[in-house]
Amino acid sequence: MTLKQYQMYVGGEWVDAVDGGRFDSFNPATGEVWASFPAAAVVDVDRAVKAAHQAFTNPQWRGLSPTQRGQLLARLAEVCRENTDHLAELETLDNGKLLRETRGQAAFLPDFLNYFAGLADKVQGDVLPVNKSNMFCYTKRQALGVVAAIIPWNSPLYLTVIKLGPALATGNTIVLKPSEHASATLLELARLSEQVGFPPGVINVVTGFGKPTGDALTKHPLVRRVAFTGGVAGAKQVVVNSSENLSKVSLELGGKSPNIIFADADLESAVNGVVAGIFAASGQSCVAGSRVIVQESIYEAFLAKLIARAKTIKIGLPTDADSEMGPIATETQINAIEGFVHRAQQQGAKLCFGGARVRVEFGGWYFPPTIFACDHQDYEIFQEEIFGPVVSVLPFASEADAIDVANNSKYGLAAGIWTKNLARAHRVADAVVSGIVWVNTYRAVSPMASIGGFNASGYGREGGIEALNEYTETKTVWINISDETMPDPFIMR
Ligand code: TXE
Repeated sequence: MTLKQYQMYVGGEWVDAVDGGRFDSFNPATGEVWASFPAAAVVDVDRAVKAAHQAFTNPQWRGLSPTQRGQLLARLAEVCRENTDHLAELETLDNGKLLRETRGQAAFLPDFLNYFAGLADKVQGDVLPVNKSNMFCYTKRQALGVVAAIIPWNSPLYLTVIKLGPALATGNTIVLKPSEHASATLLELARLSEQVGFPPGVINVVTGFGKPTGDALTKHPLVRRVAFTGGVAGAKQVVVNSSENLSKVSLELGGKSPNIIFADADLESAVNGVVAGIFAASGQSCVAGSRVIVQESIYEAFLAKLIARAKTIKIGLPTDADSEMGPIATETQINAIEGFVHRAQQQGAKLCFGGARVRVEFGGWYFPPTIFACDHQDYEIFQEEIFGPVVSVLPFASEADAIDVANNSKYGLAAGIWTKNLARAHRVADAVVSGIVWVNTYRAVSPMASIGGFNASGYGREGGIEALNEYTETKTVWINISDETMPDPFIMR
């Protein structure tokens, strides 16, 4: 098989790394190398950030009205729609996610882009009723400059458009750094942006590793805003880097999300919700519902139903229409999952299903749905994010216990609540420390709804109208409307 050789997109040109460095990308379905990408060094990152900075000040972009910026985003939405299948197939090849899932995600990219396209000319300030009759005072929201967007491998396109949409709608320019494990679709998005006529330098893509590429990008003096989705270790480095350029940072870092099942829940729905929460995308999702907390009276029945459902899950090639779980994205990741499972057994957690990697004739890295029954919360698998199809199930006695267990985590990204009791649904939704709460559903997303976490799940919000504030700052303008001479210079007005 001939390797596909990609180039990066910098300042409107397709380029290699200056030193010619490259790295390989694997197809997780087979474990084979399928493409090679430029490994951007510090000098390449510098070139991309400077191109983005120049574009930010260039009238070709700066001179566009907000409506015109919105129209460009809407055109990008349109070409994404025309290329849905192509984008989905490429993402599946690169990160191994089921084609039916990448198709679903690719199909809603235009919705996200159109939402931010529509918001572009609705970013407005206020007139302030200052208590000074000789002053007219107003605010504007202004773009920050160059945005660095650091993207992980699990949902590259989706996690890009929720950054790129508000960043460009508000007039910033952007340098995207895809994960070293899944770079292809962001380069394809850049190609589509070129087609719709974004001025050169407004969108740039540099490919490479966390270090040196992501590191150089997030500490570059001309970067004003960093939007990071990934793991805690990388995030900490990004925050340290932001002490050099004092950029505004948002972090979306995954979690250990609780799915709380009360005895009055519709069990069929709750089982489906738990399966969707942890086994979809083979558990490689920031909102994976990896802690399942079930009321004592239905614990055994629920566990039995969950195991029975897990047994029916079909593992296979991500491109097969009937596959329900595909591969794990990297060899490192499947080794890490095996490590968690092994230690859980050593610590005494009860393995109810799965637990050992699946060997298939076509190679690749496949791990089955894995269920542990836990009798306490101190197991490593009950506390740490695994990023694989491993769920831990624990009984609880009362509503107060359920809330305590749910909140006994360093993370706080998402939570599921399953109950028919409306009052309880609201009480528990209020009490759980979590950026997203789903009641009698799981994994619902919309451009209008923000996502983001508390505590170790990060800070800042993506999606929704508030994303516009994340990519702008307020400017306050004071105008003296009196004709009088400016009086005593040593008095504050
Ligand atoms: O993430 P990394 P990895 C979690 C999940 C997973 C773990 C590690 O638990 O097992 O993180 O995954 C870039 N400066 N999530 O290793 O390394 C990197 O190149 C700048 C949760 O894939 O954080 C890539 O582009 N950039 C998560 C991106 O960060 C750096 C999604 C993510 O890679 C950097 C993925 C640095 N110092 C993993 N170090 C979610 N929230 O959904 C790395 N990067």
